[in-house]
Formats: sequence, C-alpha cells, structure tokens
Amino acid sequence: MSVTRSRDGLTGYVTLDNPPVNAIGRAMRAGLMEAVAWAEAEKLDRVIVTGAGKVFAAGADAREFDGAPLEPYLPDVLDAIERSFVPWIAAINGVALGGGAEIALACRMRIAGPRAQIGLPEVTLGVIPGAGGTQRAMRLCGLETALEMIAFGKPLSARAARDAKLVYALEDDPVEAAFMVNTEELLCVVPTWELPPPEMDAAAFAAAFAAVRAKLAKRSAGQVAPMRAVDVVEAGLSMEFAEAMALERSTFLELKGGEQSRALRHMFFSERAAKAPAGLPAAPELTQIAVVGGGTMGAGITYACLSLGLSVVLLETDSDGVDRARHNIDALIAQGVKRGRLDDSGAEALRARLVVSDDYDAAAGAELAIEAAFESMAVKKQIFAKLDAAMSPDAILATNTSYLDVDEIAAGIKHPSRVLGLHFFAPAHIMRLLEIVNGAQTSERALATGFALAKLLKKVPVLAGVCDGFIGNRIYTRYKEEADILLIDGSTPWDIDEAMEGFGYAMGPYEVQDLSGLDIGFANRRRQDASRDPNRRYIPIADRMVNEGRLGRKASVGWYRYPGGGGKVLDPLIEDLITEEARFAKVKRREIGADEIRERLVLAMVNEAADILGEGIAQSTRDIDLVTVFGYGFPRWRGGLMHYADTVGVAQIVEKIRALEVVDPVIWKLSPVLADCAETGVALADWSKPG
Ligand code: 3H9
Repeated sequence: MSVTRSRDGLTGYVTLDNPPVNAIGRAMRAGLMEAVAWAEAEKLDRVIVTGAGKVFAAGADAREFDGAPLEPYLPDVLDAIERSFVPWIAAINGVALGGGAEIALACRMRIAGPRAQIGLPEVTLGVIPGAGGTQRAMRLCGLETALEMIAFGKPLSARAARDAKLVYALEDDPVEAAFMVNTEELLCVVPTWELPPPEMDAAAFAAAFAAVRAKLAKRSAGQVAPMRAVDVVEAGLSMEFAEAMALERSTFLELKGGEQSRALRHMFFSERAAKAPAGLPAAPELTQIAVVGGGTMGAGITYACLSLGLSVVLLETDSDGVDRARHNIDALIAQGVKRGRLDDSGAEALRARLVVSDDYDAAAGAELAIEAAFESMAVKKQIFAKLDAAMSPDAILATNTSYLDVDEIAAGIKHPSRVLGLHFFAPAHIMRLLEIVNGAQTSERALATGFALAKLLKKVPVLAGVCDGFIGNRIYTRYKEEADILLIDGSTPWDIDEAMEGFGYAMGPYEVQDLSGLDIGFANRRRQDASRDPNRRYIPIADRMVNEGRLGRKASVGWYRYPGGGGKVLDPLIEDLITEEARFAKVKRREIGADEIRERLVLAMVNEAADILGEGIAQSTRDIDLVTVFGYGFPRWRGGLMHYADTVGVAQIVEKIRALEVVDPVIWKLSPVLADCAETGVALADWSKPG
C-alpha cells in the first residue's frame, strides 16, 4: 500500500508509504486521489500529509518514465488537493524532492521538520518539474529562489526554505505542529494557484532571467532541460495558471521521452546499482587502515578514511617522507576547515586518529593496507614484501596502481589471494569512482573488503579485471593516442580541447594533461616501449614536450602557457613544434574540423571499450559508463560512453570504424564485440559473451 490514512476527530492523517524513499508511483497517486474524496466525504477540517520513515517523498517514480504516463496523473492529483474544500497541510519530515516537493507546494500550508529539505532536482534527470513546480514555487518564494531551485536542482534546507517563505514554520514535530494550527488561520491561507505570479519591473525580470541563463550556459552547457525549465517559468509569468500548467506538462512529457532524460535516468539507476556482486562473503570490519605513501594520492586516501572515523597508519620510507606526508595531510585538514566541512574539534579528532611512521610494524593491527607509492613495479614489490611481513596474515593488501599488473605485484608474497587493486582517482577524497581490480588469485574476501570500503567512502565501485590501465586508463590511453594522431595530422591542442568541450567534457585532453603533468604519460610510454607493436603508429610530440621541460602547469608551460601560474594562454610555439614533427614524419597536415575530432576520439574510445567488454575486463557496459562519467568526465547527460554508443547505433559506429580501418588497420582493428552486435542487431548494453 503506497498511501495509508486514518483520522482522529476532524483531522485526517495521510502517510506516503512506499519504501525506501516513498517514490510516487501510480498506486500512490491513486491513493492520494482517494484520500481527497475521503476527506471531503468525512467532512474533515484538515488533512495532514507526511512521509513514512525518514523521507517525505523522493519524487515521481522514475522507473515509470520509460512508459506512457498512467492515470491518475500527478498534476491532476495535486490540483484536486489544492482545490479541495478540506485544506491539506504538508508535514515535511524529511527530503521532499521533485514530485514530493510539488505535493507539499500544492498543500495549503507547509511545516518542515529539522531534517526536511525541499528541492526540485528534475533537471538532474533531464526533465523539468511536471506537477506544478515551475508555477507554484515562484508564487511562494519569489522568482530568484524558484529559478535557482528549478534551473540548478539544488535543494533548500529546512531553514533556508523557511527563510524563503516556502514553508510556514520549522518545528521539531511537524505533524504535531500541523495538528495545532488554528482552523480559522488555516482557512485564511490562499491556495497557491490563486496567488499572483511574482511582480517586478520589466528590467528586473530581464536581469534575473539573463543572469540565470548566463550561469546555465557555463555550468550546464549542452543540456536541454535547465534552459527549457527557465523558459517555462518565464512564460508562466504572463499566462493564466491553468495555461502555464499545460505548458509545463507538455514540456515535461516531451523531455521525458528525449535522449538526455533517458541517459540521465540510466546514470541515476546505474550509480545506485553499483554494489558488491551478490554472493560475496561478509567483509571484515574495518577500523584501522594502513596507507603506504603520503603523496597527493596517499594523502587523499588517508584524509577520506580519517573523515569516516577510521584510524590510519600512514607509512613512509624515511623521516623526510614522514614530514612531507604530515604536511600534505595537514593541508587537506586545513582545506576542510576553510571550506566549513570540519570545525576545529573535528580537525583535532582527525589528527588524533592518524599515525605517520616509517616503521611498518606500526601497521601490524590494520585490517587493510592501501599502497599508493611511486608507479614502479620494483618499488611496489618491495612495499608488498614489507607489508606481508609486518601485517597479520588475515589483512587485505591493496595496490592503488593505475596501470601495473596486480598479479605480478601479488606474486611475491606468501598469500597472493589477499591482494587486490583499489584504483582511486585524484583527488581521492573527492572523486567518486573506485575501480576494484580482481587479480587472478584475489579471494572473494579481499574483493568484499574493497566493496565494503567503497560503501563506507560513498564511492561508486566498479569491478575490473587485470590489464594495462584496467577499464578507465586503458580507454583513456587510446583517447590520448588518437588525439595525438589528430594533432600531427593537422589539428592543434586547443582545436581538440575545444571540440571535446563542445561534446560536453569540462576539459579537453591537453588541458587535462597540463593539469596532471606530462611526465606521468611519458613514464607510462617508456614502460610500454618494450611491448608496443612496432607497426603501430607512434606520435613522439608529447615525448619531445617532456624533453623540453614542458611538463604542464607545474612548469608554467605545457600544451599551453600559464604566465605567472595563472590561466592558460595559447602558445604559437606549439604549432611550430607540431608542424616540425609532422615534417619529420612526412605527414601532410590538413584542416580537421570539430565534428571529425569528436567523432574520431569517441569512436576510438568505443572500440577500445568494446574490447574491454569482450575480454571480460569490464563486467557490463553499465560499468564502463560509470567509469567514463565518474572518473574521466564523459558527459553524464550522454549516459556514459557505451550508452552513448547505443544511442548513436552500433551499425553506424561499425561502418565508420571500418572506413578508418582501411587507412590504418592496426590502430583501427574493429572490436569483435562491435562486429558481433552489428551482425546480430543486438545493442551493446544487451551483448553477452557467446557460450
Ligand atoms: C519528478 O519528481 C517529476 C515530477 O516533477 C513530475 C511528475 C509528473 N524513482 O538514492 P538512494 C530508489 S522526477 C524511483 O540510494 P539515499 C533508488 O533507485 C524525480 N526510484 O537513497 C534506490 O533503489 P535501490 C525527482 C527511486 O537515501 C532507492 O530508491 N526526484 C527514486 O541515498 C534508494 O535510493 C529526484 O530526482 C525515484 N525518484 O537518497 C530525487 N529515488 O534500492 C531522486 C530513489 O533499488 N532521489 N529511488 O537501489 C534521490 O535524490 C535520493 O534517492 C534520495 C535518497 C535523496 C531521496
């Protein structure tokens, strides 16, 4: 049952009850419609609506969005609540989002509990509020707050909602407070739809809309729903309420059926489905973690674990390393305090749980060690031998390597089954992705420990097999390789960066390299020299950059220049350098447009990802989508790399790769998975290994 109801004298109680988050599906809408009729038949003097559990309601049940809308429709239900002669009061006990907030906005009065939040996050699912949110919010809290809520999807806290007059009062027990409201006072409250739209002079209106559109153009470039939401709010200012509601509804329905909403829903549900595989044993309880290496990555992991309440022993090689590591952690703690995430006593508590040492015996009691040292097989093997000797044989040992062979790292220790990869992304305390690398000998207990840590850290865990770069870096390496080919064939770093920003990345591949440092890729290429296919086209431009000290931002010069350590400026010398390399390689440079850049880079990634799927390195296309979005900035609103590929259509992708394969059969060797999908007409998302 999605709605329960009861009465006490003339007060009716309606509870939204659809665990876990009271999503509003057909049954709940029908239950609310019946409750309106019931309250009227019983001649109640009020109805108090609240949510069961910790949530008021998380909004419309997005699982229904794939099909045609089912009656009764939410706008009609809310219209009935709003126009009923029995006034409804929303006792907002927890989060009220999307349709949940819209239920509250349609009530005569709203009283919030301390844990309440009110938000209209529909744009994060690629739609706009579809049950009055665009029209009722602005009538209650004014245009600017409503625009912020609707266009950016950020919820208001209970206090902010009260300050914005979106709720009438903030009370510890909102149900009891709703019961205490004086009947006369309640009946004097004007129903929201009867309130006039906000009033301002024309110049103020124009400025408010221009400001929000300018902000959206920057923050949500490429996304349709936020701009459409703003359009609907604006149009509503000069329309009758009913006419504006009809516009809102038709826009909502149009967007719900569109590609962006489908992609964003796919990401929403994929993120929530990223969990430990069924059947893994229980993980050991984690209380103390050892982290090896206090550089940027190790410090980030340490800070994240400390913030969870875990104790951390941070191991370094010598006393200088200990000092450096301490300094790095202190900087992160100071940043946490500055940003208001920690107060002084919280910072002190973090420090109290941290031991930094160069003595591995200090880690003897830890249940899990995470090695985040220099990316060298010899260094890692030494560290694992020391951990093996110092820690309990039950402890799990993880490497944070980005590329190296986890099986080789594990081979040197007594029980390789306790070794796995935990590939964090920098900054480790912020980035949500965690690749959990399953070595040939990794035990289920070790895997379960990795997933348990991911859950504690609120990361998105993705299981990956062992190969050079696992899922994410293997795709990324191919992306960079193709970008370098475009570079020598006629493009520039800024052409390529701009094209990929146009696709929806926050930054293109060259700006990213400048940020992380060109020496990382250089070291990686040297490691791969021995195994590289000599017939594979190799572009030496990035190597030359490193040899000339153009290491990126840290050197104030890389693919761009950063005068005085400030923002990037284009560097014409780079074009000379590329042209010279093209001459050495006997390449005749040609004009390459943004569409071709985007197409070639995306096709390169899709082909590599399809191989990753075929080889069983990734378990599903959904996992690849999560990796590309959460680790590498692939636009979420395109649904991740493989979802996007299915949107384009495998047949078309295969046709384009085959054309490129004619020119370079080594680099563009068509993935058998793509060939199989094209032949059988199966989408990548539905592909499974034959046999
Ligand atoms: C809308 O309302 C449109 C209207 O304007 C117009 C209509 C006409 N639908 O996140 P969690 C599931 S659009 C279906 O892990 P938390 C979720 O998949 C909607 N299912 O919990 C998961 O399932 P499972 C606008 C939903 O405590 C389980 O609930 N609303 C929905 O970390 C637990 O979820 C939003 O965008 C849903 N709407 O966070 C709000 N929501 O157990 C979306 C959740 O099978 N929701 N599920 O994996 C949220 O932001 C968070 O879920 C919330 C709780 C903050 C509520």
